[in-house]
Amino acid sequence: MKKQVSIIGVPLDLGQGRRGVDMGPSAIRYANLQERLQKLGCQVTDLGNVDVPTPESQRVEHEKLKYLKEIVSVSNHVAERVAAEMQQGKFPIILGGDHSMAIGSVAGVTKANRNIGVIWFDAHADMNTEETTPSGNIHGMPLAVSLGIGHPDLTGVAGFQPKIQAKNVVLVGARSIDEEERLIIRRSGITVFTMHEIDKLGMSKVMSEAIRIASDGVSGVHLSLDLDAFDPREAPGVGTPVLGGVTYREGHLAMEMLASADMVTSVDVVEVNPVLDVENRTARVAVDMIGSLLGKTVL
Ligand code: 4U7
Ligand code: MN
Ligand code: MN
Ligand code: MN
Repeated sequence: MKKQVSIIGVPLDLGQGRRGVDMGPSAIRYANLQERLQKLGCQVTDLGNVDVPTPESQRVEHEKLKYLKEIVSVSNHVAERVAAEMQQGKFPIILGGDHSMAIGSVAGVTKANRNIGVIWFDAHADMNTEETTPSGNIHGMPLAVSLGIGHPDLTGVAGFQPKIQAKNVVLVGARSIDEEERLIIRRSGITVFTMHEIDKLGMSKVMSEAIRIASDGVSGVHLSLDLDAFDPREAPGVGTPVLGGVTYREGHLAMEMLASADMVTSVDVVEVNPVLDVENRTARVAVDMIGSLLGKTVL
């Protein structure tokens, strides 16, 4: 069945320190996301952007949880919007903004549908807490928060926790994990396929395992796609690039495998920063990946 897709923009940049990621939704729209999906036969509705405060109008009150209050408030709004679309049987595509936005999107997806697996495509683990964060940036925390680990104002978004279960959470593409973050990952019980496993086993094997684990006993899978999972040569427009990432071809294969498994029910596209990009390349990679995820084939 062709999907009914709802696009929701979240121009949030309070979860990290670099200006420009708030323009991610525009850059991805400019790369023709809607047309691409329509050509695939999807029925697409663009719901515009969620309102987000600008950093210049706010004060940092907490050095280890920067813009906590504002991010909690945006997350609650995002959760409501996403849950409403899910409840109507829509496939939400949530465009960031920085990855702190996923606190709200994962909350919304699971509010509508409590039993969901997660595939987290990222160079980083996003498993920090107030105690372990080297930066105080909340975009380094959303996976922990979704698992119920972290500040209660964050884990309590949408009024329930945890949102997701470690046994159905798979991180793919990791290559930059902080010293103390490692301990949280080990304790949490999530599955991690680092770049080492991708090099050694190949993306095909990694993804078939990831799909099996994320979709075991759930009613859907949420894909959280951080563009910094990709190699910065192919996706330079991100705030925290790390060398040695997933190639375009590997990413493409991963999306095609997800499409044929037909388990993904929602997706985040985050961390696209057009100010740091080259000719909107990163947004175009994002749109290509979403196209493959939603069924684009060569022939
Ligand atoms: B992203 C970092 F210290 N781990 O917590 C942190 F290296 O959403 C980076 O994956 C987090 O882009 C990156 O600040 C968050 C840092
Ligand atoms: Mn991330
Ligand atoms: Mn990242
Ligand atoms: Mn980043």
